[in-house]
Amino acid sequence: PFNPANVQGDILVGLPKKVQHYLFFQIDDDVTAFRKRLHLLIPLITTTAQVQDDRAKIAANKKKAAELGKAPELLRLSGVNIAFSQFGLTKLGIKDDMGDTAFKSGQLNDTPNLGDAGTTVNNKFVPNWINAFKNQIHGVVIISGDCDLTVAATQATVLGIFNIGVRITLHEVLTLKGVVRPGDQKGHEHFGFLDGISQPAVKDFDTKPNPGQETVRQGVILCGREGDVVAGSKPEQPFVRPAWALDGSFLALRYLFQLVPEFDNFLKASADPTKDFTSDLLGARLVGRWKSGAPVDLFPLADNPDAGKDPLQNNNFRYDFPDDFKTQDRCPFAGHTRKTNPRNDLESLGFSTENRRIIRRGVQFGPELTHEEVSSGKTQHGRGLIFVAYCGSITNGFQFIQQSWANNPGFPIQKPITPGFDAIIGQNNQGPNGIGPRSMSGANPNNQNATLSLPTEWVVPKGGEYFFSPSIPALRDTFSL
Ligand code: N7H
Repeated sequence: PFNPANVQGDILVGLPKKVQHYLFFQIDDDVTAFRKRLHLLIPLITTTAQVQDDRAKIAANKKKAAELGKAPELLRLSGVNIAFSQFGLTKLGIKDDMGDTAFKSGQLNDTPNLGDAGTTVNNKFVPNWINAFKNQIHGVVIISGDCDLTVAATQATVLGIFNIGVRITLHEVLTLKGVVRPGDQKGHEHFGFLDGISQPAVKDFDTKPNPGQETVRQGVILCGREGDVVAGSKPEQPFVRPAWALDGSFLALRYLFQLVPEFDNFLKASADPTKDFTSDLLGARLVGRWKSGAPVDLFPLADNPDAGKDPLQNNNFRYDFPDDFKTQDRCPFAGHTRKTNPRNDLESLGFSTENRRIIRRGVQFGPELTHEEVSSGKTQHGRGLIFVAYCGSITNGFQFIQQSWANNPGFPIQKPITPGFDAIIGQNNQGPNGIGPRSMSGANPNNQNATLSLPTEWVVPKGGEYFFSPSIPALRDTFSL
């Protein structure tokens, strides 16, 4: 039977966070010592059941504060999760084949498929990543909390467990520090759009889906559960994952920089407010939602901030309005949400999108825009999204969405229209230095056949890796000693 206490807390519910660190590490050569220390970490790992408790505490605290008309009490809540790459499994001596080609090759080797820019050196493609991610990373510890101090304290505890005394069992490669944006931008990514709205509901776990929220079988997110489809596995000879993979999930992490003033200026330069085609409308059509979160499929002409934040309304659409089905009147085919979850564009043709669904976590990083950046229109400080997606298969889920949908100008098939690249994350690596032109159709509602040239880069990948987030029993019985 399924027990949420066996599943790490970031997967199905999400660790509550204002600040979140991703500590990338290598395991010391004394693997036995590492595995013993890992055993001591297990009581600190936040399970799904604990996250549910923590979230209930946060909600009760908020409610009480509202009743008393006071600021909420400070709740020092912190979470810890851990995941391993293929390099990490190999280092630990875990030889089982996980049945996922993307995971097995690692993300660095997968960059030609993902379309990241880079150069070929000695016949080997090298993406424009920071050096830390060009080394072998064995795993990542995710540490979340209500503020900087809590997270720093928990990180010190985690490092203490692995490295106290004379023995170093874990080498820190890099810690990425994410922070939720301040004030009314909380929950919004750096381009300004509310994020984290549309997630699949997981069967027999998310038992009260919101209107429009699709329920997927557990195996779409958790290995070994109903609906876990191993890509490339033949029905007559089905691939069997190792038994310890049960209730674990693959984690695709991407270190994505965003060029915010450049994005804003592009919207201004490409809009035509005299014809009701404002830069806000163009931005909304590129994303598929207004900054408030309101979907353009429901609100094609003007934002509706109340609907944007209302879970009963903000996901209740399928790109299938009878009057505009198969048109871009409401949402361009290349709009980011339509590309990455095409809903009825595929389902009306009899294609299920179930095994393409992912659960998105992750967090923003970097400061707010400075006045100088706004006035110069040029990014001077690194900021963006530490993108994290959980899925039962990287090959079916994250990799497929990026490679076969976002980067594929022909998707979704809407002859004679060529939709173009996903306006936000679509990548073209066919050009000098691995960067080719990008364009899309349907951006301008008044002239939908016009092709809009997009800047080659406004979301810039600088690193990442594929990991596996094991269940608590697997951490106890297979990973640790
Ligand atoms: Fe995306 N953005 O701000 O423009 N994304 N995304 N994403 N994304 C979504 O519906 C964004 C990225 C998906 O079910 C929203 O929750 C940015 C990658 C999927 O309707 C916004 C970056 C991949 C969905 C953004 C980025 C995806 C989704 C609307 C990079 C996968 C759900 C909020 C910096 C390969 C679609 C919401 C659905 C939604 C933005 C990256 C996938 C605002 C800025 C790399 C599946």
